Amino acid sequence: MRPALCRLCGSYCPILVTVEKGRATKVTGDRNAPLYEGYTCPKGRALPEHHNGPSRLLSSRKRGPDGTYAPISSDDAMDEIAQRVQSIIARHGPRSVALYWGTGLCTFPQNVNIAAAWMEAIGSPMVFGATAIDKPGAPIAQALHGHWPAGHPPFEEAEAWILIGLNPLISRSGGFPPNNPGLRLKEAVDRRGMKLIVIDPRETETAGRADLHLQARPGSDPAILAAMIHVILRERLQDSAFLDENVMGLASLKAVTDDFPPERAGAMAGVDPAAIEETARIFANSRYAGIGTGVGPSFSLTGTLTDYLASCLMTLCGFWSRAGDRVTKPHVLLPAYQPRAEPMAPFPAWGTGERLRMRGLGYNAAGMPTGALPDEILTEGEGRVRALFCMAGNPMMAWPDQHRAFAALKSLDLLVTADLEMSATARISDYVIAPKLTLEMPGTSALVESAKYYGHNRGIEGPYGRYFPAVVAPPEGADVIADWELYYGLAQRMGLQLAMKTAFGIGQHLEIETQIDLLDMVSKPTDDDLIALGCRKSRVPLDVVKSYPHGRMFNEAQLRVLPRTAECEARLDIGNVRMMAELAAFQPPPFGGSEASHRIFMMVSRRTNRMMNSSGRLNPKLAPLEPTNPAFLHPDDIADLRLVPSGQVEITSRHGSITAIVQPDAGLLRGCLSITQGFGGNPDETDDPEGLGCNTGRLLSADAEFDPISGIPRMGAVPVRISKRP
Ligand SMILES: Nc1nc2c(c(=O)[nH]1)N[C@H]1C(S)=C(S)[C@@H](COP(=O)(O)OP(=O)(O)OC[C@H]3O[C@@H](n4cnc5c(=O)[nH]c(N)nc54)[C@H](O)[C@@H]3O)O[C@H]1N2
Ligand SMILES: Nc1nc2c(c(=O)[nH]1)N[C@H]1C(S)=C(S)[C@@H](COP(=O)(O)OP(=O)(O)OC[C@H]3O[C@@H](n4cnc5c(=O)[nH]c(N)nc54)[C@H](O)[C@@H]3O)O[C@H]1N2
Ligand code: SF4
Ligand SMILES: [Mo]
Repeated sequence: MRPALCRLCGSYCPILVTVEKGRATKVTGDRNAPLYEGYTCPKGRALPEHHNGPSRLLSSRKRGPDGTYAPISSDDAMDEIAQRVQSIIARHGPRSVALYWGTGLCTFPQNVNIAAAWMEAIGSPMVFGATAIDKPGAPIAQALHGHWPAGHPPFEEAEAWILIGLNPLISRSGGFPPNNPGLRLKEAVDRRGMKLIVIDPRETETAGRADLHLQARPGSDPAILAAMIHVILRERLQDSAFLDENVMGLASLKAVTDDFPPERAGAMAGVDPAAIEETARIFANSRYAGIGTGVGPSFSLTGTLTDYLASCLMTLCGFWSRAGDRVTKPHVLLPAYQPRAEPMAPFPAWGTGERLRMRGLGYNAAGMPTGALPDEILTEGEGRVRALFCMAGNPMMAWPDQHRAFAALKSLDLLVTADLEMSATARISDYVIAPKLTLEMPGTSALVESAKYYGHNRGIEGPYGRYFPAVVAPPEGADVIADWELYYGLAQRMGLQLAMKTAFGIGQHLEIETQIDLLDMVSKPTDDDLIALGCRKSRVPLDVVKSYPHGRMFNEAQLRVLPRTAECEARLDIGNVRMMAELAAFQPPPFGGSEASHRIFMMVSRRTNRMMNSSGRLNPKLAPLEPTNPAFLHPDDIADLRLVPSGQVEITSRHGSITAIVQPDAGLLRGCLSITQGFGGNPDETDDPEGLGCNTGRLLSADAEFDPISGIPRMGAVPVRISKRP
C-alpha cells in the first residue's frame, strides 16, 4: 500500500493506495498520517475507478468535420494547436486567447502556474478561474476590511462557530477545518461543548448537529449579521481595547447597524429575533469564536457584504491572535514568515488590472470575472476572445446561463479542453487533451497551507507538511500528459520562455514577495522539478519533508506572534464606505410571492456527497448511486402543488426552464427549491431528467443581475415557478 493524498477536492485527505499489477485497486484512509485520522469520503475511495474506469481518455482527441472525435497523439495535437493559436494571435492579438481553469486544479496546482506563465508569455491577461463563480466576495471583502496576518486562534479553542450557507459535513470546504470535519465537529460540539450555529434555509447534515439553526430565507444574511453587530454594540460586548489600537470605521458601522434591530432583521430573514440576539451573545461572550461562510450567500449575491460583515464581527470581538500566541497557521512548505499582532491595511479590491469590454467589470481581488467571459467571446469587436483553453473545468456544466455559454463556446475559432473524460465541454471542443491523473503525479500539501490566503478561516491548522511521489504510472500504452505539459509544449513550439510565478497571498495582499522562476525550455522539467522550484524557499526544506512518507507536524517550525511594531499605522476598516452604503440600502429578495397565479419558489444550490460538481458522473462506482439531481421541496409544498414524489416537474425562471424529478426534504424551508448543480447535458443533447439529471445553469442569466465588482451572476435565491409535467 502506497501513501499519497487524495486531491479530488481541497481537503487533501491522506490515503493508502493498494497497487496491483501497476494499477490502483483500492483506496483507504491513512491512519498513520497526522491530522485526518484516516478520514476519506466516497469520492476518494473511488479514485481507482476515476483512473481505470471505461470513460477515462487514454489519448487525446480531435474533432473531425463531421463532429466525431478521433484519437490524435499529444505531440501532433500540440503541433496543430500551436499553429492555430499563432495564427489567431497574428490576426486578432493576444487578448483573443483566454484560459479558464476549474476545480481540477487541486490535482496539481502547478498546472495552473504553468498555464498562466504561457498566457503571460503570449501577452494575454485573459486568465479566468472557477473561483470567480464560487465565493469571489471572500477575497474582495478581505481587501476592503484589511487582513490580520497573525490569523485567528486554533479551532480547538473556539467556544462558538457560526456557519453561513456552508455545509462542511458534505462539502469539506473552507470555513471549517477541512481535516475530518465530522470528527472535528463531534469533538468540538459533543466533547468540548462548542456552540454550533448554522444559518441555512435547509436543515443540512451539519445543521442537524447545531445548537441553533436559523432557517433564514436565502439572500437575507447581511440583515442577520448587521443585527448581531447591533446587539453587540448595544450591549457593549465588543473588545474596545482591540478596536482602539487596530481599527477604524466603528462610528460608521454603528450608525448603519443602528437601523438593524433584531426585530427588523428577523422580519427580513423570517427568523425569530430572539434567536439572532442569542447568536450575537453566544458569539461575543466567547473567549474566541469563528465564522465560516459558504457559497450560499455568495450565489444569493450577498457574498461580499456577508463576508465583510463576518470579518467585522471577528474584529469587533478581537478574535485574532495576539502577541505571544502560537501562530495557528505557521509555514512549512511556504517560505518563512513571521507574523506580528498588527493589521495589514485594506487595499484596492478592483480597478487595478485588465478591463472587460462590458458591464464595467474587470480584474479584481477574486481574479477576472468568469461570469462575463461568454459575452467577451460573443461580443464583436476588437479584443473579442476567439480561442479558449479550458483546464480541469467544465464550463458547460458550471457556467451560469448554459445556453449563452453554449453559444459562446460554439462560436470560438478554437476550443481546447483538457479532461479525463468526454465531459460536456469536451463534447464540443476542437481538441480534448487527455491528462495524467492525480495518483500518477507527485504532490505536496502546499495547497492546504496557502488556502489561508483565500479567507481567514480556510486552510489547515498547525505546522503540517507532506510530500508524496506518484503512486502508479499511467496505464500502459496511454498517451497522457500532465496538464502543464500542454502549455510547456506550446511554449516550446512557439519559441517562448516560461516564467513560473508562485504567489504567497492574494491580489495586492502579499505576505511574501512573489517568486519567479525561469523554466529550462530545452530540457523539459519533471513534475518533481516544478514542486522543488515552488518550494525552493520553503520554511522546512523539501528534502526534510520528503523524509516523512506519511507527513508530519513540524513542531520545530512553530512560531509565536510577535508584538506590533511602533511604525505600524495600518488599521482594519469596519466602516468601508461602499459596504456601509450597500448595507444601508439592503433589502432581501422578495420571498414567497406569486406571479400569474403561480407561487414563486426560491431555488438554492446544494452539494452531494458522491460528486465533485460535475465530476464523478461517469465514475462506475459513484454514478449508479447518484444517477440524477432531484429537485427537493418541502413535503407540504409538494402536497400544495399536487405533485408526487419521483414525478417530473417543470422548473421555470425568467431565463429558462428545465425538467427535474421532485423529491421531499422535510428539513427545507417552505418556499425553497434545493437542487444540485453539475448535472444534465448540453443544449444540443436530448433532455433526460431521470438519466442525466438537469442543468440548473439554464435557469440563470449571466447579465440580468450580477455583483458589480466580481461579476458573479445570481446563482442562488433564484425565483422559479414549478409545475407538474403531464
Ligand atoms: N448552477 C450552478 N452553477 C455552479 C455552481 C452551483 O452550485 N450551481 N457552483 C459553482 C462553483 S462553486 C464552482 S467552483 C464551479 C465549478 O466549475 P468547474 O470547475 O468548471 O466545474 P467542475 O464540474 O468542477 O469541473 C471539473 C472538471 O475537471 C475535470 N478534472 C478533474 N481532475 C482533473 C485533472 O486532474 N485534470 C484535468 N484536465 N481535468 C480534471 C473533471 O472531469 C471535470 O470535468 O461551478 C460553479 N457553477
Ligand atoms: N461532496 C462534494 N464536496 C464539494 C463539492 C461537491 O460538489 N461535492 N464542491 C466543492 C466546491 S466547488 C465548493 S465551492 C464547496 C462549496 O461548499 P459549501 O459552501 O458548503 O456549499 P453547499 O454544500 O452547496 O452548501 C451551501 C448551503 O447554503 C445554503 N444556502 C443557499 N442560499 C443561502 C443563502 O442565501 N444564505 C444562507 N445562509 N444559506 C444559503 C444551501 O441550502 C446549502 O446548504 O464544496 C466543495 N466540496
Ligand atoms: S474529502 Fe473526499 S474527495 Fe476530498 S480529498 Fe478527502 S477523500 Fe478526497
Ligand atoms: Mo466551488
